[in-house]
Amino acid sequence: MTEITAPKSPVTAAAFADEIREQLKYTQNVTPEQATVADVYVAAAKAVRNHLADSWFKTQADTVNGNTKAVGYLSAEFLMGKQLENALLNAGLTDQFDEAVEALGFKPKDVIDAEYEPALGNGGLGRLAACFIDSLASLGVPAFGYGIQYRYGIFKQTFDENGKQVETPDYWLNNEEPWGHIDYNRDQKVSFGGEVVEEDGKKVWKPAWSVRAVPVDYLVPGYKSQRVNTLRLWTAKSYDEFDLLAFNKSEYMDAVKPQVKAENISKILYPEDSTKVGKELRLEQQYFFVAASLHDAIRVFYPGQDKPDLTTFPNKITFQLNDTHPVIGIPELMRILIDEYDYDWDTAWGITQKTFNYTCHTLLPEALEVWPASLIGELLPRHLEIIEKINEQFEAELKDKGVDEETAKDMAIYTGDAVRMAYLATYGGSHVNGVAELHSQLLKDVTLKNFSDAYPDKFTNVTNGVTPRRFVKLANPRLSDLITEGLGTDTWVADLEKLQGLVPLANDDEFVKKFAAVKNANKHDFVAFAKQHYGIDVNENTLFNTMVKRLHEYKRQSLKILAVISQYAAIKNGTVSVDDIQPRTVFFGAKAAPGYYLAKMTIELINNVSKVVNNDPDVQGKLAVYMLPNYNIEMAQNLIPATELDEQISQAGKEASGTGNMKFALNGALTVGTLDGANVEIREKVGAENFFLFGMTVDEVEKLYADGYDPAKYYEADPRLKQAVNLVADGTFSYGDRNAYAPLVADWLTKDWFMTLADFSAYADIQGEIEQLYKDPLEWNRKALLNVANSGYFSSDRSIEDYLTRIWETGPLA
Ligand code: BZD
Repeated sequence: MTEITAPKSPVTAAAFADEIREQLKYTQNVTPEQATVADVYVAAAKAVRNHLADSWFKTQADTVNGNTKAVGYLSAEFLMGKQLENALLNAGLTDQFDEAVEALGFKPKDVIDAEYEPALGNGGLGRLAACFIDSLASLGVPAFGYGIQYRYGIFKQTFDENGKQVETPDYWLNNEEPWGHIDYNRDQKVSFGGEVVEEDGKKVWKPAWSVRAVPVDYLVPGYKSQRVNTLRLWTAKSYDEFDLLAFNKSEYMDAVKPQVKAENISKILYPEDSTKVGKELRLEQQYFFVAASLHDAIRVFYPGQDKPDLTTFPNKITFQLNDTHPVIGIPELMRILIDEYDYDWDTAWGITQKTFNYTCHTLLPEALEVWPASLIGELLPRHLEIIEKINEQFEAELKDKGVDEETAKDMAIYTGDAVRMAYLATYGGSHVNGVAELHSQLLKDVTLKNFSDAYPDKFTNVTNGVTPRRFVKLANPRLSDLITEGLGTDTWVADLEKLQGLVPLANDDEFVKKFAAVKNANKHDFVAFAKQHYGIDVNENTLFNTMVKRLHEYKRQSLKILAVISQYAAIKNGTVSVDDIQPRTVFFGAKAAPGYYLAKMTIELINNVSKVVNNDPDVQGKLAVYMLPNYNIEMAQNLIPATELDEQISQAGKEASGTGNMKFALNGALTVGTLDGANVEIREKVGAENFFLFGMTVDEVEKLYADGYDPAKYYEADPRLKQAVNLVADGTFSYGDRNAYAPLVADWLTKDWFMTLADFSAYADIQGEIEQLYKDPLEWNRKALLNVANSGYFSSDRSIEDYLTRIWETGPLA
């Protein structure tokens, strides 16, 4: 056996420059003189990757040979962001890179920026997966991220001249992508369709077609841990590239049909939405990556064994189901065990239930996936049979537990017409968790109440977190340096609770002033970033107020824009005196699902409010509003450190957790927010006096629904709200066209499901408090610093520690 060598020792800058030159010469095939910044980026990326190779091999070997159970994180999305800077940091090569690149005649930042951001996720769920694999590697826990290498990530967003969202495909693989290694020799066959027949008393699935799942491996280096885990993203290839017979008959299009059909599976990331189209393809995607991943894990942990003892499988690896998207893995593992390895049902079920756990990320019933049974039957006939049998067993179990028939019916995994994936996941795995305290409580009390009654021990909470490497250390170098200065050490980067040590410094005015200077410098930088990327002139002597997240009615961007309009009207009418106005710049960033009508209309409204307000000389220097296009990780890394006031204003009981809220608090923004998701815990940690709380609680919301909610009443009761809604209705933001926002206005006044109007007055009132505090920079910054100091809990390292003890029952490699 070849010896696994220890990780390479750190190189000097000169040696690293030579490694980059070598890559330029032998893989980019250019001389240093010919090299463009894009060449240097690719060369540097490959040089870093080479540095990680030995640690990667060693981690793999230890993962397979060691006694520590690994984690398989099954996720349809990994929203990684740019890789180079993070890889350099974690590999301890940042300084060498900076020097080496300078020596080659380039600016380090230009080389970092040259990377095209992969956007293989929709939002919070995908970004969480990326934070988690960073933390797993940093903690030294053996882990595999398993997902799909989509050819097209989430759409690129621009706005047309009317302010409407325009979606264009994000072909992120247009240029060389140096991080992923395509491994044709470790492919898996994934089959679909056909029928199930009986042969010798055994069920045999005879699929109709198959695709080739080829892994693309990404290295996931831990921060200073010497561990490098694997993110394995599957790409779909055809077994029959090309039908020569058809081609020879000049049926050129037909000749490539099989290839197109197969490759379609990993072609596009679904923009989160509720439309029916493409359901079939989505299920194909889910099964595709899950089936390939499960077989891959068996290959990895039982190398070369025809008859492995798979009763040990749950001791080798535990699979976390990131929402319902990979839940088809439960019947797939049953099928593998029974059909491919001849285990009996009960043994297979024991293994399966021990292997999986499920994380739920929502409270919206419509977001819990339900598949038509007919679709599963067509695409995965054997799986439908297994699901039916699981359901029968489940029903019997409920009966034994004394669950009444009516309740049992409500809990059915298989209804005859449909398969409820969240229920299958809850029954088929060992643990179910929500992503913040409040969310987990609501899962138990409402969404999955019957399940929690029947299986109380399954339910637990793991509050989300974010990686401090990307979202503090890299995104906010000035703050990082100040933290290190304040604490006298930089160990906080791997142990974020250490930020607590900053608490006493909130009483040190000199330190608070330094903290304020960091924020101002970040604002200054963002002004330049905004000019360069969006061509806008931002006034840095204003309060930077940000709301960035997916556009959804429950998140209530409407509430924010109505408050902005109301403020605009107040300045115009002279209802507020000029001296009292705190100049403010409001930044929005949000993508709307392409089929989500009201969300898209809200974007259009924000854009047009922006046009009117920003061009009105009466409010110049006092109020500006921007809808920044294509919110992504790069924007987040630049905007969050510059933000002073963050908006987390969802209707209570709707945002599962939120993770933007954590990033903002860690970067010294104050939050204005409702008691929703992780806001509750953030407020507890940072102190109620350092958080702007407003709005109804979950109980108040429920009561108002029950009493009958009439939004028009609130419209009539608050003149500020009435005026804001009227301005939207009367064409002020649509060149006089009163129809432009009619559907939005009608929804607000007659339906308003997320009670934007009911919370408006409280929200408008708290603005006074915010502005009052902002007038006292020292006090504002003291509170902001206390937000940083007390947010260490929201590190994804802590989340992973919680998963390790509460769910996975494993830990770091020795
Ligand atoms: O997950 C989000 C929740 O809305 C947030 O509250 C939470 O903080 C994060 C992480 O737990 N959910 C999503 O991001 N969901 C999706 O992106 C999604 C994608 C495809 C289909 C359905 C939902």
